[in-house]
Amino acid sequence: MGNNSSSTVDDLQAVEIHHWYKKFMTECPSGQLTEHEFKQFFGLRGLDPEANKYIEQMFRTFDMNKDGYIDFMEYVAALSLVLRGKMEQKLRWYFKLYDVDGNGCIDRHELLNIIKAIRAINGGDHETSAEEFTNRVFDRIDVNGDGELSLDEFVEGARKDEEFMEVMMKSLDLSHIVAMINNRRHSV
Ligand SMILES: [Ca+2]
Ligand SMILES: [Ca+2]
Ligand SMILES: [Ca+2]
Repeated sequence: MGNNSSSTVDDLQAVEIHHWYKKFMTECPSGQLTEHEFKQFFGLRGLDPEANKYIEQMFRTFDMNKDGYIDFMEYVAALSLVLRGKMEQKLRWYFKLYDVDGNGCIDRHELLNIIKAIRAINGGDHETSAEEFTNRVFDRIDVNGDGELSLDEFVEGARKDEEFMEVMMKSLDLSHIVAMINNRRHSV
């Protein structure tokens, strides 16, 4: 329809889409993924409550029409963004993901929960506590000091602040999840 500049789905090759489609329909014959299936799909079970909340929020962000299911187009759009999206698109998407109460701003508490969840999911040792890290980043990128991050502050902050950007990229680095899906494809 000549609107390919606005559609992330077009960024994926047909053959790849076919692969994801097969994968999706195998795991989810109804074509509609529930939150429970979503966790199973990505092999996410037995997570601690913070990580769990993060995954639930991710589910809601994927579910663009908010009907409580992820359908194939939503799934492909999300994958395409994660795999191919431009930095700015990704950051906008992260912003939506992090703004848990959906008020259009990210407050300190929302950021802290995310940092905790990311650490819980990715593991590893950290020199600073999640609280210290959150405060440090927050103070740097909350440019007007109103205690909330606007979309602009968030996008600009991630661009200018290497430490924050690194966490952002890790936070939705679904590459290990994508690798997991690919591995399972061979074992099925
Ligand atoms: Ca949906
Ligand atoms: Ca918020
Ligand atoms: Ca602000």
